[in-house]
Amino acid sequence: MLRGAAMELKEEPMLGALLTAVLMVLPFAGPGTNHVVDDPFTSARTSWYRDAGFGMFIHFGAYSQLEGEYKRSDGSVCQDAEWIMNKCKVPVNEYEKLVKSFNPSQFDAKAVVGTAKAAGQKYIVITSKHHDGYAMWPTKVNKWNLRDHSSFDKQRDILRELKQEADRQGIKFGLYYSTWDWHDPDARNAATFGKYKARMKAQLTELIDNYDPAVLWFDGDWDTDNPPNPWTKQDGAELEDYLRAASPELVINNRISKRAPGVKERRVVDGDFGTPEQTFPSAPIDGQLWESCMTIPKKWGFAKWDTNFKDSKTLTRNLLDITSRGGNYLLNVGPDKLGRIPAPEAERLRAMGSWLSANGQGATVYGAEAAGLVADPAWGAVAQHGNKLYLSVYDWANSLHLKALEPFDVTAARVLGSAQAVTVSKAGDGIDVKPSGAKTSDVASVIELTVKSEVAAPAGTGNGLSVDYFPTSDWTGTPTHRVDPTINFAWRFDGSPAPNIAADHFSARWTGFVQPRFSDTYTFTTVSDDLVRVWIDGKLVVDASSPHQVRVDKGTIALQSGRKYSIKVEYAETVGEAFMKLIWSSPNTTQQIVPKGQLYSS
Ligand code: H79
Repeated sequence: MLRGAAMELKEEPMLGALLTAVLMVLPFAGPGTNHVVDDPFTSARTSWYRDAGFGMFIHFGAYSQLEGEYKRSDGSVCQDAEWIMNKCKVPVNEYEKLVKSFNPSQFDAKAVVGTAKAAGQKYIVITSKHHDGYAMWPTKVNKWNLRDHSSFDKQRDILRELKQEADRQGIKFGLYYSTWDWHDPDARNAATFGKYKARMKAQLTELIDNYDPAVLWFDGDWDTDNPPNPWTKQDGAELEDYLRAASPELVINNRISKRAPGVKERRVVDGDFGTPEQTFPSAPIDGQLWESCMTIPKKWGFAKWDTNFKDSKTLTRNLLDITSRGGNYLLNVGPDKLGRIPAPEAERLRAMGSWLSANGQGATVYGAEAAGLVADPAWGAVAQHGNKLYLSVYDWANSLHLKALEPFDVTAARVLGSAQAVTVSKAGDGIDVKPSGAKTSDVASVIELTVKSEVAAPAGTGNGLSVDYFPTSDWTGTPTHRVDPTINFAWRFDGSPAPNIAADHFSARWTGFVQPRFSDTYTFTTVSDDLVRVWIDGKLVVDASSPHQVRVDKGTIALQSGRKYSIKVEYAETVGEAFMKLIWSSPNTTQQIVPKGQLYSS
């Protein structure tokens, strides 16, 4: 939709020049460009990330030196943590003066990575630059960094130390980077924002070249005046293309984009994964991978007064709730000014790790997916891994009911770490699971069910759907015909289906057959901007026919394994950004772009 784009045009007088610059820099841009690189739900690129389940976030920066308190000249004390410069209105020169003595001499990469490993975490994401603009590596872009503005050993580079240690101990290494910047004067000034963007790009290039991160975790995507944030969705889209070209394996979060004024929700079309913060959803998320980031006490950065630590039982159950809904848990630690992870945080991480390594209970997290076969129970959480269901029981009882979303047989049942017998019987809308002995843990006891669900029909041999692309937004005019392997498009601002189709005012009609591999109730999910309608077997399954910006819609239909059903998808783009994805899922099928082999053009 144009509304947002038109407003941004007015706000951004340099947009024309910028777009020209983008077109010159990028190898592919403009009509004919699809900015999607793969399907993050299934690609080899994201495989490690989807399997990981649990990661360590590290908030460590110049603010750590203040330990959560700023003493004003009048003697009063203002408290905050990583936001202290902003919230306590610390003058820049004052903040700079305080940071001069920053000397994290006790930062021990081996200990940090060791703590993550002991916790059962599979990746680390550390703040390379938070909102205060201070770089935690020896950047050549400016002097506002840990080598050039500190009392730290000039020979040391903590990002290099951490990256090397992560490689050594076999854990993935990622970097947080705030696009919003309180320190660089050009970052708040629309007229000179281009200069800031060039510096930011140079810093990100340093980060990729020096530390080869597996994840880039952006932050600061909100619209605010304190200080102003001229970053735009176009900037985010351009940066995403640039980074993917520089490092094709990168996993990137959605905050690389920009939220419009007053918009709370983030979109599922930016980056690879969504980022609920200090919360997690009550059900799986449609349309994008996701990761909840949360703290152990209240704040992200170290604050000496911030001592109300969540207990390890709560944290472990959060992890199980999150992975049972298909998400990852990125749990934060805030090292102190010397670089040490606070003991209460390390202790809780160790407790989580002991639970995960006991009795093979890590199977509830690593490689686990949302359980499609059963509904989320009130007594705990259920994750699925191949033909195994893992029931994490919080409220142990001698009978635990599970609602079945699809018929399945249970061929074996056991309690991990216990020899007790478990009986399973059909009951009501599902099954009753009856352990015969005591719980194995106060945190969660795990019952493993081996299930026999329907055998999948052989993989299809399709080549995709026939499509007519029209140079109008109402399916009129002379179409361009071809076969698309999948419907997975981010045309964004500048792209379009073909070089001869302009970026605005086009439409598409895909036709052919779709072949399910299971006799299941399938959910078809669309991610669209603008409008879309999907018919399966003549039934209108998705009807999002009123114009809209990025939206997720879904509808269900029962299908028979191996049969081919007619499919028709109509999509239209008026003006502004354009996106269109067709996703399916079923009790036996995890959420994914409908794959090429199951689509037939005739
Ligand atoms: O790095 C951690 C936090 O410091 C950062 N994200 C995590 C990972 C974060 N900062 N703020 N928030 C999260 C919450 C957002 C606050 C905001 Fe606002 C409210 C942004 C816009 C409205 C107040 C007004 C603060 C800025 C403008």
